[in-house]
Amino acid sequence: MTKQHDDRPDFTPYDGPAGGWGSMRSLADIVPREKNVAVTTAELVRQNKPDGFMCVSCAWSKPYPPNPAEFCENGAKATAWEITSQRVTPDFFRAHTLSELRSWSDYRLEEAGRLTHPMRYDRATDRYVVAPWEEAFAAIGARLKSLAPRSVVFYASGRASLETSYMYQLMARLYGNQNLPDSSNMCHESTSVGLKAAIGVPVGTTTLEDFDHTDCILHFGQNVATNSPRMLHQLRAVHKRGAQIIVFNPLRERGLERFTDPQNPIEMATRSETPIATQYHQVKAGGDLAAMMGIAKWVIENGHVDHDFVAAHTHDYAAFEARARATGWDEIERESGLTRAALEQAAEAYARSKATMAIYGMGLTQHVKGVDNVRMLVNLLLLRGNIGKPGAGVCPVRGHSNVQGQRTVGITEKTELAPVEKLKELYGFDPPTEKGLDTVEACAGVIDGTVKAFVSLGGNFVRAAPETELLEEGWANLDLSVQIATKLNRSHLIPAAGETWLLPCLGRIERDLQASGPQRVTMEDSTSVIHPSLGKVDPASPHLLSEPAIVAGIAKALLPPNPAIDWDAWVGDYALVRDEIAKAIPHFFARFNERLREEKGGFWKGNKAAERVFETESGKAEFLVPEVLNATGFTDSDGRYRLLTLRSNDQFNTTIYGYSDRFRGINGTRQVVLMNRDDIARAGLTAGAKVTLASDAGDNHERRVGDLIVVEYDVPPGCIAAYYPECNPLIALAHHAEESHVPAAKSVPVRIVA
Ligand SMILES: Nc1nc2c(c(=O)[nH]1)N[C@H]1C(S)=C(S)[C@@H](COP(=O)(O)OP(=O)(O)OC[C@H]3O[C@@H](n4cnc5c(=O)[nH]c(N)nc54)[C@H](O)[C@@H]3O)O[C@H]1N2
Ligand SMILES: Nc1nc2c(c(=O)[nH]1)N[C@H]1C(S)=C(S)[C@@H](COP(=O)(O)OP(=O)(O)OC[C@H]3O[C@@H](n4cnc5c(=O)[nH]c(N)nc54)[C@H](O)[C@@H]3O)O[C@H]1N2
Ligand SMILES: [Mo]
Repeated sequence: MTKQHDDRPDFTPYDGPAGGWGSMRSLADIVPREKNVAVTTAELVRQNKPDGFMCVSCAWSKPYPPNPAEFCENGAKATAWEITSQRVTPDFFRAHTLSELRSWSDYRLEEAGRLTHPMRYDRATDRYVVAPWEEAFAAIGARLKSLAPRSVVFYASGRASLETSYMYQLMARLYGNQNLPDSSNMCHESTSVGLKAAIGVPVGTTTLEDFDHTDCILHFGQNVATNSPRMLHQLRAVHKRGAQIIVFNPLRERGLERFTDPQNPIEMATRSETPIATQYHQVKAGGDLAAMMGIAKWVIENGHVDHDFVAAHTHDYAAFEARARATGWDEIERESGLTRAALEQAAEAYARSKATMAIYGMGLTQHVKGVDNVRMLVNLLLLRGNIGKPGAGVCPVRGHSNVQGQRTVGITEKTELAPVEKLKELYGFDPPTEKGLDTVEACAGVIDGTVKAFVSLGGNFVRAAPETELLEEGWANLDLSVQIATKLNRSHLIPAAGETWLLPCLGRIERDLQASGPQRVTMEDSTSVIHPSLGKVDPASPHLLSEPAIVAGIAKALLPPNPAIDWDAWVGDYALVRDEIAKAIPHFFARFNERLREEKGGFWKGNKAAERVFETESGKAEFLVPEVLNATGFTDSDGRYRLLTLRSNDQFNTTIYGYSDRFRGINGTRQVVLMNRDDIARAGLTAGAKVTLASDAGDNHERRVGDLIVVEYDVPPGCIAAYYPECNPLIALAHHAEESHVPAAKSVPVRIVA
C-alpha cells in the first residue's frame, strides 16, 4: 500500500526492479483514490496513440506504430490525477479562506480536485468568489492596458499545446513585450543555449530509431524510471543487444540498474529483470565536467580521436586537445570523486563504440556551469564523430510534455529564437526586439517591484522558482496576478495587492468542442516529433474554457482589432491556428494540417545538426574549452555541503501524488535529507535526527528549511539530497547557470544546523 503523509515514515531500501509488480501496486493505489476508475482505465489505452491523447506527464518520444500499451506508471498517475472526480467548487472557497489554504500542503491542495469556475479574489472576505468570464477578461484587459508592457510577465509552464502557445506569444508581442519565460528557463535552457552554440540547434539530434543502432549510451543525470519511464523500453532493448550503457549519477537510481516490463506478462510472471547500466559511476554532484574531461583525455592520449570528422566538421579542437592533455589526473579525480581507473574503463568502452548516444537531464543542466556541462558532453561526442550518423547524437530528455514545442512556436524571451520577421509580415506590426525577462529576471522584477503583473499559463511559479520567501513577499505587491490552471496550488494563494484571477481551463484529456466541432491540439516531444492529441473525456465542469479560448478572451480585451487576426475564428477551429504556425515557421511546419492527416503518428520536424549542417558562428561544430572542472560555482569548505534537490517517484514537479518514493525506499514523508554514513558521523548526527538546512550562499540573507529527518543513504561524501519543491527556499536567486540562468538546483551550497 502506498504510504500517505499521515502514516509513520519508513525508510527501507527497495530491492525490487523498476517497473514490475511495484509499479502495478502503485497504480492500484492511486487510480481508485481519484475515484474515476472506469474512465481512467479506458483512457490509459488511448494514451500516446495516433487517435488518442498525448500523455500529460513527460515529453519522452512516442513510437509509431505505437506499442499496444504505450503508457507507464507515472503517466497513468498523471492521467488519473487530471481526470479525477474530485472538484474544487465555489462551495470549497466559501469554506476556506486563502490564509487557511496557505497552511495546506502541496499534496492536499491539488488533491482537492479540479477547479470548476472562474474566480476573482475578494479581499474583504479573503476568499475566491465566482465571476463571469466576460468580467474577468474585461478587468484583465483594462488592468494590463494601464500598465507599461515591460512591467508585465507572461509565464508558460510547458504543457499548453502548440496552438495555445502560438496565440499566447503573439498576444504578448502585440501587447509590446517578449517577457515570455517558460518552465524551460528552470530546466533545459542550458540545453537551448549550450547546444545552439555548439551545434547550431537548440534541441537534441536523436530520434527513437537511433536506439536500434547505437552501441553505447553515455547517460548523465537523468532519473529514467521516475521521470521518463517509457524510455526504459528503449534502454532495455539496447542492453539486450549487448550495447554499453554507462551511467553517471551521484545516486544509484534503481531504474538505471534494472527493470521488469510491467506490460510483459512473461517477465511479470517469472519476476525476471533486465539490467540497464553496464557501468555505474557515482560522480559527485557538480563533478561531471571533470569526469568528462577524464574520458576525453584518455580518448585523446590513446589515439582514439576521429581526426577526419574533427577536421571536416569541427572548430577549436586544438585548444581543447591542449587543455585535455594539460589537465592532471589528480584534479580530475578530486573534482569528479571518481578514480582514474573507473574513468578509463568508461573511456575504453566509449572508444570501442562505433555509434554513441549521450542522454542527459537535470543532473547536467541545473548547475552554475550547466551550459559548460552540456557543451562538454558535446565535446565528447565530437571527438569520435558521434553526431549525424545512425545510432549517435545528443539526447536531452525534456520535462513537460510540450516544453520543447512552446519554444519552437515563439514562447521565448530571446528575439533570435522567435520568428519575429514573419510575425511582422503576417500581422503588420513591429514585434519588440528588446530581450524579454527570463525566469530569474522575472523573479528579480517581482522582488524589486519592477514587475507589476504576472500572467501564468499553467504551472506553479512561486513554488517552482528559487528564493521562495522574497518571491512570495514581492508577489503580494503585484497589481495583477492571472492564473490559468486546472488545479489549485500555492501560486494561486498569494493574492496580488491589486487584482487576482483564477481561471480554470480544460485539460488535454478532455473533449474540446468548438464551433467547427471537436478540436485536436498538437505538441512536440523530446525528439522533435510533432503529435496530434484528441481529448474525449467529459470536461470537469461546464464552466471551463479551453486554453486557446482564454488566451483569445484576454487578447480581445487587451489589443486593438487587427485585420489579420480573427481570434474568434481561431478558437472556433484550431486548424486555422496551425495554418498560421505553418506560415510563421515554414521550415518546420509547412503543410502542417496536411502532414497531420498524412502521417498519423506525427511527423519529425527535422534537425540540421543531425545532417551535419552546423549553423554556428564558424559554420562548424564548436569545441568548448572549459575554464574550470567544478560545475557548482562555489568552493568546498568545512561544513558546507552540495545539496541536490530531487523529484520523488510520486510527484510531477510541484504536484505531489503521494508520499512514496518507492525506488529510494523513502515512504510516508518528504521531509528528509539523504546523507552519506561518514558525513552523518562527522557532523555528530545520527540517522533519524531532525535537522535544519541553511543556505550558505555567502550573501548574508538567511534562508532555512527545517524539520528534515536525516536518512543514511548512498550519496558521495560532501553531497546531500532532499526534495524539490520543499527545499526551494534555500536557493538564492543569484545561484544560477551562468549563460542560461537555470537555477542551480543540483548543487546548492548549504550548512546543517542541528
Ligand atoms: N513522474 C515525473 N515525471 C517527470 C517529472 C516529475 O516531476 N515526475 N518532471 C518532468 C520535468 S519538468 C523534467 S525537467 C524531467 C526531470 O527529470 P530528470 O532530468 O531526471 O530530473 P531530476 O529528477 O531532477 O534529477 C535527475 C537526476 O540527476 C541526478 N543528479 C543530481 N545532481 C547530479 C550531478 O551533478 N551530476 C549527475 N550526473 N547527476 C546528478 C539525480 O540523482 C537524479 O537521478 O522529468 C519530467 N518528468
Ligand atoms: N529545487 C528545484 N526546483 C525546480 C526543479 C528542480 O529540479 N529542483 N525543477 C525545475 C523544473 S525542471 C521545472 S519544469 C519547473 C516546473 O515548474 P511549473 O511548470 O511552473 O510547475 P508544475 O508543478 O509543473 O505546475 C503544476 C500546475 O500546473 C497546472 N496545470 C496542470 N495541467 C495544466 C493544464 O493542462 N493547463 C494549465 N493551464 N495548467 C495546468 C496545475 O494547476 C498544477 O498545479 O520547476 C523547476 N524548479
Ligand atoms: Mo522541467
